[in-house]
Amino acid sequence: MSQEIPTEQWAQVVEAKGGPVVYKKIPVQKPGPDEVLINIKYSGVCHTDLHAMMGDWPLPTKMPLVGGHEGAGVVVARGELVKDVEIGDYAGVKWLNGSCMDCYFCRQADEPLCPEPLLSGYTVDGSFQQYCIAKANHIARIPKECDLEAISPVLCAGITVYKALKESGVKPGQYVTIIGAGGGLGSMALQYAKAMGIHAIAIDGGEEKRTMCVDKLGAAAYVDFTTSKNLVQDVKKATADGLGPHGVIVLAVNEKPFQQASEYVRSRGTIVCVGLPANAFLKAPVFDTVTRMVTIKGSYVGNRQDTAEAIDFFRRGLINAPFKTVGLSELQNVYKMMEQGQIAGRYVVDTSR
Ligand code: 8ID
Ligand code: ZN
Ligand code: ZN
Repeated sequence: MSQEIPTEQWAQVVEAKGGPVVYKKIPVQKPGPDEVLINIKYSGVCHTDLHAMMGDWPLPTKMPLVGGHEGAGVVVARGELVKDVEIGDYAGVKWLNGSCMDCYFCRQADEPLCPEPLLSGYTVDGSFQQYCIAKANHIARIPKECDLEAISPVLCAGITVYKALKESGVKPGQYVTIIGAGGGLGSMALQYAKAMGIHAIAIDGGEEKRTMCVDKLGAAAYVDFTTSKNLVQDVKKATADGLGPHGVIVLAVNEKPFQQASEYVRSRGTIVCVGLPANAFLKAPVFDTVTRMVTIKGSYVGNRQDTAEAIDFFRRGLINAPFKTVGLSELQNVYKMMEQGQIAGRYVVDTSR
């Protein structure tokens, strides 16, 4: 069932909590009966990959670990139970590598909530290697006309922000504030919001991100959290009637903006928490939350249908988020820049170098 597949491959391996990643050769795995083997061409680098290496979350990773969950490539082998994926198909490895498909949540297509998930680049090896395994029923189906390099960040960042925008309930013509708009998820969020007819107010730091958000990605306004004297007022003023945004998507990787969002969200508005800073807590005034009828909720990646829809927005040419490509061997440098908040948009790694 397979074409020429090497027995060894290049990979970036986390060998101990805290890193760094080690660029080395490791064996290529064989897919199980319900799995496919994907020759990863490109993989986006998500902040989650850095959290995984640093051990930021109250959920242990496998160790040693190959990170990565925005892997786009070509199917090169499939297990004997896999009937609807062909060798040569384009496919993506996303965060949810597999789920039980039979629990209360999986039965109603809420599979990210499955209590026994397989998580790419966390509990199973992910896409920072040349050949990656995934459960066939969870791979992202990528149409042949899509560019694998440009679509790779859609496989986590795109799906996640598209889902979060839906969860916010914000309608076309209304306002959403994107906190962390200059980052990987944020730049995608601005493009999805625009495609969905929603006005986006971008919050992030620095002039490079301002230019990117407003000139390239169509944000209606940009508020610089590093220089704004009154961020709450600035965000409210950016809405036509001054009442604040109908929704807020929090993508930032620190705690403060999670608290601040409840100060400027419109009454009856919704705050959707997506960013996952280490050891962070939500805090909002009970009085305001009650009397202004504010909703605060979480949103976690997307299901198979969200994946298909997010990819279709890309296929139609509606999603053009900026990315820079470097060799897989450069991954540790990408983490360094990410840690310092220096990345505007997404970095993608090319697994051939
Ligand atoms: O399903 C999910 N919930 C999910 C899926 C994927 C990723 C959650 N995440 C999480 C990641 O684990 C991470 O915690 O979302 C967060 C953002 O991921 P990312 O977009 O990949 O990170 P980034 O590219 O580093 O962007 C973060 C941006 O936040 C800005 C930074 O300047 C950067 O551009 N930022 C920060 I840090 N503090 C800010 C603040 N106070 C801020 N922007 C505005 N205000
Ligand atoms: Zn991710
Ligand atoms: Zn399940």
